[in-house]
Amino acid sequence: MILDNKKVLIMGIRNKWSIAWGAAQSAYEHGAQVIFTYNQMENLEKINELIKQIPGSKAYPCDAGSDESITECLTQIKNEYGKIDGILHSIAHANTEDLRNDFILTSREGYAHACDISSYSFVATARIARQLDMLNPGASFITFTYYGSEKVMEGYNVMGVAKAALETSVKYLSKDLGKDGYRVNAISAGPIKTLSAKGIKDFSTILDVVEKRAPLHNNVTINQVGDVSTFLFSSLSNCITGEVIHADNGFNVTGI
Ligand code: IMJ
Repeated sequence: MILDNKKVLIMGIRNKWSIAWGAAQSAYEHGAQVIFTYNQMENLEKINELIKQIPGSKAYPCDAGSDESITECLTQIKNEYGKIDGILHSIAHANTEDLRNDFILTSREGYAHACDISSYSFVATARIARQLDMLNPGASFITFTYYGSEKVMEGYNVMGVAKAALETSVKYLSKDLGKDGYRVNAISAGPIKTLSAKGIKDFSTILDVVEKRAPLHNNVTINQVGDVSTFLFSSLSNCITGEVIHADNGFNVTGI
């Protein structure tokens, strides 16, 4: 199988609807050993119950807003598992008011917070993992982005800015980490009903529009998106780095 003998770290699991969960299931099905991180504010018991479905997996708390926490978490993982083959970052956060109000009202603090958790945490993770020398040759870094970085999507607001910074970080990181033979890519997933989409105004309308207008006339699932991350973890994508792959049933290419 394409991920046989690979260990992958999946950062940002919350529940069974998480894109991180789809990625973990796909990685496991293709032969990988899976390790998770979760936000310490989340319910560990529930996460531990869920990840029982992936034998041999374990979840570590990690606060993406703190270099110390990322260092502590990655150090622990290195000590327990040795070197790993890939890291998938599935972490984002903006203040709710910044997703509800007009973008122009975003506070300095809210702007910094969204960029800190949703973009900078990926840079910090890559740097700390490299510094800890915990990556096998050819290791693959993956993060998730969204079309709201490219076009104005109602309510996405400061998250669009944070995702634009994340996508550009992928390009710059690919240059730096390419020296070590590591790859860095992003997956721009179509809209999915996860906990992060809960309470977002007119979310079902967005799903309906995608179904009507995307070339493949459907919405994407966490398992389909997870299969793309499996491809990016695998050596099948050895020559792909610095890329943003759209996993959106083609929605992004449509005009009127
Ligand atoms: C989020 C907001 C507005 C429109 C949106 C989304 N659309 C989609 C999302 C159209 C698909 C989901 N998405 C791609 C995200 O990146 C979500 C990020 C997010 C969601 C929340 C909700 C709860 C909260 N903070 C958040 N921070 C980031 O308090």
